[in-house]
Amino acid sequence: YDAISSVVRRKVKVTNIAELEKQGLMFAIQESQKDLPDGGLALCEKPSYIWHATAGVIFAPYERPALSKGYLLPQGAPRLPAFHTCVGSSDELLTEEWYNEHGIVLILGTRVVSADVPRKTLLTSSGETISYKTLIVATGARAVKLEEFRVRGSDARNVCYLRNVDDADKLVGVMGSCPGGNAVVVGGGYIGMECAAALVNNNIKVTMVFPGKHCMDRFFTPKIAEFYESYYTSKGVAFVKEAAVTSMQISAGKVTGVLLGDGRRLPADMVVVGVGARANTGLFDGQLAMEKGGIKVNGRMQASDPSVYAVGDVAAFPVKLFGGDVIRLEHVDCARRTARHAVAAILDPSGSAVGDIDYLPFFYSRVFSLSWQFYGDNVGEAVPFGDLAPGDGSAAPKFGAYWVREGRIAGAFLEGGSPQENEAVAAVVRRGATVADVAELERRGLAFATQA
Ligand code: NAD
Ligand code: ISD
Repeated sequence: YDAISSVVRRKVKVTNIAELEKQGLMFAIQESQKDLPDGGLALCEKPSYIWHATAGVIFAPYERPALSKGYLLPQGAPRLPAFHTCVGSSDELLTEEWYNEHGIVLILGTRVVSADVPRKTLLTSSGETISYKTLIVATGARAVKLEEFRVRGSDARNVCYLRNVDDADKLVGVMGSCPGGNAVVVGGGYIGMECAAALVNNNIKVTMVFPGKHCMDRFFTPKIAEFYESYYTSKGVAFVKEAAVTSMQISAGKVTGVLLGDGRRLPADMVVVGVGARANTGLFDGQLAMEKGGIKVNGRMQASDPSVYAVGDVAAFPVKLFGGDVIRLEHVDCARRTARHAVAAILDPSGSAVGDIDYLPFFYSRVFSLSWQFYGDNVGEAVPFGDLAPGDGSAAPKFGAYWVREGRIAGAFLEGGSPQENEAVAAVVRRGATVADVAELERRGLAFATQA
């Protein structure tokens, strides 16, 4: 056991899977006797194949964005502890030691199986009852499974979701098992787009399938989507749009083909599924008010029972900028800021210093050498700016769009912005800059924000 845990912790590189299989346990025993640098920090230069052995390794909380980006790089991919919680907000990295040093009891590998809100108690899977005065719920969201669309196959060895480190390790392992092979990516949202780019970077041929007219249909305009689809196509990605997956062909525990509603069959050495997420509210159903699929909270992130606060993906909270409309946002920036706000509010029970959260919704993504940011809401008229032609890849693209509602900027998207440009775009959304003439806005484009 020690030898196995040692090679897993150190993510020992595997160059030949057949050799690994032949050596079996001896591989771990021999490797564990080598004087290698301490584990955890070791970087995988190539996809590692020991993912299945990592399942069940329990980590302190970590941030998720790396999992669909850097974690999947063929070389120099970051591994924990590099992206434990708070690293992304340039704060202290919250490793297990950090909790110890700060007097926080961190109970890992334990599931809360029920909550009794009136009694202020939680029951854990180990049978322990934990009492609280104040509870912060940060249970996040879970991936929607294929089975919810009556498609079987989630358990196949080469079908991957992406929500946690185990999922990412499985994905890395499966990619390593089929170099040059065919991947079908189901879904054209964040996971679909980021994983498709990672698959291409790992030398795997990609076909993306989704029901929408274009990728990222939650907020890309058709023109913006066209740019990214052309870019992906130039990297060899094929798009099958307005299509439904109806079943998977499975042989010996692995998917070999994906069948579509129109009778087409897509050959598959692996499948990545990213068809959305659902907030994990189950512990509190019937005990707390719910809205937008999450726990409804006020501007202090306080639920209908005042001893409970909710933050991150699971929280539905009022956004001042949207006139107090309650929304639920699945994004790391929102998770960080709502968590901070809840803690500040808890530490200020009178509410004299901490008022209601004033959040500017923000999303970003990075794929290939592209990088976009979005602020606010995609409501009203979309006004594009910049050069949306895909180009030959020699110059970094820079383009975007404003959304104008009732004569004011309600949202903005920018691809390829510098930190200053992104800040300027965020600022015009934040203050709801007045737009007197939409044609003039289109003509000025980015300068409308940067020279405001
Ligand atoms: P998503 O909502 O972004 O995209 C879902 C996609 O699946 C859409 O394209 C939708 O049309 C498609 N879809 C729905 N049903 C389908 C079906 N039956 N067959 C094929 N396609 C179907 O969700 P996601 O991409 O799964 O991401 C999950 C979560 O992870 C979200 O909360 C997301 O915000 C988060 N995430 C965010 C980032 C980021 O912010 N950069 C990156 C990765 C993940
Ligand atoms: O930015 C992101 C990202 O890449 C995710 O996976 O936000 C999400 C999560 O961290 C929150 O759902």
